[in-house]
Amino acid sequence: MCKFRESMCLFVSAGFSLRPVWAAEEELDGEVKTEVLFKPEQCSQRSKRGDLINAHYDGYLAKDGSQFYCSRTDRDGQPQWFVLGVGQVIKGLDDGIMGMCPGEKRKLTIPSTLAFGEKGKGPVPPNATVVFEVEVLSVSKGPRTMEAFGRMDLDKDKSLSKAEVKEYLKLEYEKGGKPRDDPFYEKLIDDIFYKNDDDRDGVISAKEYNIYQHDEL
Ligand SMILES: [Ca+2]
Ligand SMILES: [Ca+2]
Repeated sequence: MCKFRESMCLFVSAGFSLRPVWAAEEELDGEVKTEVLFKPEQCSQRSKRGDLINAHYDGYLAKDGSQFYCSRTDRDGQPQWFVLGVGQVIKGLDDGIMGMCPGEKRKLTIPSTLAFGEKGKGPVPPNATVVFEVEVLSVSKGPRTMEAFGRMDLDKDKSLSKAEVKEYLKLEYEKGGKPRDDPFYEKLIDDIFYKNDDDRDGVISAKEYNIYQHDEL
């Protein structure tokens, strides 16, 4: 279930220090350092700001390689689902995941200023440089455009039902060559409605959907 768990997480827990290959904070100069670990031969679509991303990312502390987050085991191993470049993830991930193809893997070394800052968060101490191993599973055209909204709104009643969102997701995943089973879609849809259906009436209105309109998406 967790590919990295076998290779990477156990690797780390075996006490092997990755420190020498990971950049120190001062070497980063306030920017994300990107290493491409795997790039598929075919790249159907490169991620850009406003795209809907489905990805796994595992987080490590740069100072000792200890792991503080594994998206393959946390939250039942569900890949994370977010809109790129609008602050739904830390700035370093928003920056470092730009221009990725579905299937691509990257290692991102992120200075604390673009991660958890002076305060840190949970297991991440203050001023910590962090490293994320990212695997992008799918890139779809951002949901936050009126064009996408129109395509999703099959009955043209200016609101999105769960069935309409599900149709859209199915098409997107099938296009990406990775169709999923129903429970997978149900979980994604629950998450989408939890985050977007502000008035909890069971449909996403154009207004609720277009929350990022001011971001020129
Ligand atoms: Ca509708
Ligand atoms: Ca609503």
